Amino acid sequence: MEQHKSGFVNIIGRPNVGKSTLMNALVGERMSIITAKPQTTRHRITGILSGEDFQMVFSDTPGIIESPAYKMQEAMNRFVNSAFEDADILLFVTGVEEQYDENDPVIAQLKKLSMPRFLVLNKTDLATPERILELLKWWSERVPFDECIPASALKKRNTEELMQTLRKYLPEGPAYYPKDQLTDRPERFFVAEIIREKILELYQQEIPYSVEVAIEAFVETKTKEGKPLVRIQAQIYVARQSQKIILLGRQGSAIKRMGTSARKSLEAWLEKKVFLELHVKVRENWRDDELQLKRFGYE
Ligand SMILES: Nc1nc2c(ncn2[C@@H]2O[C@H](COP(=O)(O)OP(=O)(O)OP(=O)(O)O)[C@@H](O)[C@H]2O)c(=O)[nH]1
Ligand SMILES: [Mg+2]
Repeated sequence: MEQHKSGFVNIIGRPNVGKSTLMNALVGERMSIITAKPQTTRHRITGILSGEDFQMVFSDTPGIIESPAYKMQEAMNRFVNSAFEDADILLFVTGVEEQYDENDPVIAQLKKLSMPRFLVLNKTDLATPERILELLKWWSERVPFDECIPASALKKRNTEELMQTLRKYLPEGPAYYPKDQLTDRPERFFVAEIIREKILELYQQEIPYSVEVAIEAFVETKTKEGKPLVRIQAQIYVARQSQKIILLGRQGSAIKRMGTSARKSLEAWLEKKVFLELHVKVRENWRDDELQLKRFGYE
């Protein structure tokens, strides 16, 4: 019989290159939130794919931030650095529109690694074949990647081939998680993320980057008609009073719109009716407050 294979596949790259889209495509589930704005992902998020004779534990990570402006962003970079270290296979993702400098520190960092490393050149649906070849050449001359794979995570172009190649490189090992487990994060984490996704989508400028969402209550009950209902109470933290005013909008119109959109998304994700209650609180400069960051899970 074939040996069981397993391993940790960590996905790394700059913000907005499609790391979360790629993980979701590979795992085949809606795990990480995805938006058009950079710095959407703030934590390491595990997505587990199991088969009869293998298990891949993917880590989606925040985009690498060159000059962190807040302690929160420093913590995000620490999550990325941990992912450089504990991978069995590393997927370095770049987009076709991205330009790297010869001296970018990530190049030296990638060279130093000893585990198998893949280049995933993403968003190939947006480039000409010439541009794709040019970028593959540029990277293969600078980093000794084990594999260079052009793909489109959005269009699922070449993602199945990427999966087959990953399986070839996967070392022998046991299943690390029960085979039916999809992630190591609790349901509440994803509930908070879905609300944050709507804030990222509906608000502009600094608002998406100033909020944190904490789930205060998650209670499964029944409607009057006996249908399953989840009552969710979420606290949205902002860093300044002026942000609270923007978040609420005139007579609460903005937060109402966001709440409706979040509730619909949550209902689709949980496959249950949802009653969503949102509160906004100011936590002055929480992004630079060690204690707050610890409470919000940036450790
Ligand atoms: N055209 C195109 N767009 C893509 C592709 N993959 C992702 N995108 C889009 O790129 C944007 C960013 O995608 P994400 O998956 O959130 O990127 P990320 O690297 O996880 O971003 P951060 O979490 O901010 O670091 C979204 O608007 C995606 O729809 C692709 O293959 N082609
Ligand atoms: Mg992401």
